[in-house]
Amino acid sequence: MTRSISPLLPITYSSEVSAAKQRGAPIVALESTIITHGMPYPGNLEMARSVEDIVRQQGAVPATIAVIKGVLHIGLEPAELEALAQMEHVMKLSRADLAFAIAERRNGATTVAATMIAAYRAGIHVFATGGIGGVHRGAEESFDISADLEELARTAVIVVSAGPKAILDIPKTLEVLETRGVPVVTYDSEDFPAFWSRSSGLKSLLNLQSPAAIANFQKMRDQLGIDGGMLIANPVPEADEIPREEMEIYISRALANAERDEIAGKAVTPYLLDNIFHLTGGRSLKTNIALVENNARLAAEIAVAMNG
Ligand code: PSU
Ligand code: MN
Repeated sequence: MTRSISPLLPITYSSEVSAAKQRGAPIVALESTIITHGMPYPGNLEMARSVEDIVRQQGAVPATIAVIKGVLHIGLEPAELEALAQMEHVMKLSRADLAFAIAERRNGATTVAATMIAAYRAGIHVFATGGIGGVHRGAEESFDISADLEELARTAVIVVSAGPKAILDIPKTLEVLETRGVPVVTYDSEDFPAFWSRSSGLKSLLNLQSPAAIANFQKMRDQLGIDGGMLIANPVPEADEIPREEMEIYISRALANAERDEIAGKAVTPYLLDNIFHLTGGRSLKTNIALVENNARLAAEIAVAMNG
């Protein structure tokens, strides 16, 4: 099958996504920064493949999003996914530089913010990730607040996560989301989750028990003319979690290492995730993979419910 590339915006759809669009099948967007900057090879490739399969098992079609040689890909063919997982010098793209990578024909992985923009442009309204970026600890000094938060406020995509990454300042992250009018819905738990852990120590703000209820909530926002996305916080399965007290030890060490190594800007999150991977002897990666899989399942169920 030949793939057509628009002359205005270089965008291309995988054969699977393009067929799904034609028959109106539910589609789930998946990000690629988690593949290139969030996990080491080959665990990253295994995760990316298994997450795609989970989406298919639920009756939806996966669309992993990335920029390859300046072309915005909505869905990757198996060989493209494999190549991306091993690629070096891939840009980490957000709202500020997604178009830059396309204009300059670079390779780039999309963060939550950039994946939301691309998904919306492609008519996809549900997206599964691991954890969103947010307000970093010490942001009052560094001003480091992820563009993911602003994107959630602007772009109407449901983002399924396991909560904000626990390396962040979670209360401040929730404050910013509230100010910007982003609903934060916990799926089926009174406790607000913190990525590797089922509880952040905070109570959930809004709580819904089914994919259909989540789909219906977003429809009501749309009916009211409220734009922007919503954040679903789906707690990691109990069997895979690392409890909060234990995680905090690794997180404080990783944060101290980041300060010692003078890590700043876009490098902060990948550095911390990698550091925590080593500090936990690889256990954090197993949990990270399990929570993304769990999110992919819920996102697919929501996408199916939105179609019905
Ligand atoms: N979820 C994961 N691992 C990751 C990410 C999410 O399990 O690496 C990525 C997402 O792409 C998210 C980014 O947008 O981390 C946040 O980066 P920053 O804090 O620099 O905005
Ligand atoms: Mn940042």
